[in-house]
Amino acid sequence: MAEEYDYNSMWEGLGMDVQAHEGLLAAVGGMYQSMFLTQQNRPESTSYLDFVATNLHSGRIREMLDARNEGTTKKVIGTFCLYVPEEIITAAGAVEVGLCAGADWAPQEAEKYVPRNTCPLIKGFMGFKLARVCPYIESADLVVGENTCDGKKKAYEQFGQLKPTFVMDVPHVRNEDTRQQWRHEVRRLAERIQQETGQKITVDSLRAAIKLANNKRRALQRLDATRAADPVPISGLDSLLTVQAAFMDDSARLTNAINRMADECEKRVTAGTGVAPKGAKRILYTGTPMAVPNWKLFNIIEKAGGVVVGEECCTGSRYYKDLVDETGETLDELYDAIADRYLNIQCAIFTPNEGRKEDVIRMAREQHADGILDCSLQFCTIYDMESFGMEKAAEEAGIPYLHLTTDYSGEDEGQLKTRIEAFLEMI
Ligand code: BJ8
Repeated sequence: MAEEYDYNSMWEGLGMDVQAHEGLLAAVGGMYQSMFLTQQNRPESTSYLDFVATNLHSGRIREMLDARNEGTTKKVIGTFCLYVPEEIITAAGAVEVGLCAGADWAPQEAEKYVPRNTCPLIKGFMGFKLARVCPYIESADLVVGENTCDGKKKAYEQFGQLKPTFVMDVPHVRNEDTRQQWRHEVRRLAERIQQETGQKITVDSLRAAIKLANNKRRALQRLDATRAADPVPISGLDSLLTVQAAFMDDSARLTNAINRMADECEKRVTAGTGVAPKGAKRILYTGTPMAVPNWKLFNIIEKAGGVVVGEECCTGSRYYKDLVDETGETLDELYDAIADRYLNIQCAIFTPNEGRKEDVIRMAREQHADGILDCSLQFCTIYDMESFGMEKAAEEAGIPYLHLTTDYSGEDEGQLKTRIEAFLEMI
């Protein structure tokens, strides 16, 4: 990446507040340094993650803008949720970027649009937009929201005043009627995206987009499988960042990099090389998603001597565990295959949502977890509610369980540390 490139002008051109953005970059850079670069025995191939972290707001944005200027990529489409099928966006020649915010920013500004007791993820993306510090939000030509939790659903009404926003209607129960409704909704998205990009989705472009996304998922599955070993070849922090990167980096580059990480981790497993000592307490994470730079919890667990061996969440296994069937021969068959795969995501907006509990227990066993840590972001009622059933499922499976609630501030770090250390000691 050419050092001389004038990124300030690029950010200014996007309408960003360059000075405030500098403050954000400094804060995130400091966190990266103290959380990631202090880890011992990282696989060498995680240098890709350092590359991503360095280029996140600079080189990657430049690359997307250059592609748009050259006409090779027409539009940038921002999303907030795993239910929005990336295949549709890619097939219409656009780039999909994840816009969820993992840090508090301009909360006073955000509170002019959403109540104070709103979950930090929602407040974060409102704050990032209002303070003009996120180049992904500013580069997006269109934002796709979704009617999932109440907070997001209502926040998009406000967000839509600030950016062109299209909202998908996600069902909250699974039955034949809602399956048909969701299949229709996927086609409605396809219509809107084609209108935005001016590019028709064809059987070939959609199949190619499905294969591209599936290859990324296969690479992530390979990497994930290596984490069942003791010692664990790669940390939870690096694994989390790998999935977070998937929401922002170019799919083909990311897939190659993850496959290189999986190659190295497979060799490390054979050689018995770990990022944490053999016998380190193994934690399966479940709960609300963690957007960049929300690394707080994993950092506390791993600095306390534990190691995260899996994530049942949208920035974890839900992102990659299921593939889309690639065999469809018509657009309709491919759209249906996409819709059916996405409807199977086990988010707490669904009722009942037994599949999530089954996934958590299965993953805890497969990854040989010593304990389950279930964490909800503050004011996230649906994940908090599900914690009761999750605790019971863990108890029945004989797996130690801890539920925590946190936010994006550093204020509860001491308290979290105490509870996590006690949990690690107990299991
Ligand atoms: S599919 S988990 S990405 S909705 S934490 S904003 S639920 S109050 S993020 Fe999610 Fe899609 Fe579900 Fe995944 Fe609301 Fe809860 Fe906040 Fe949340």
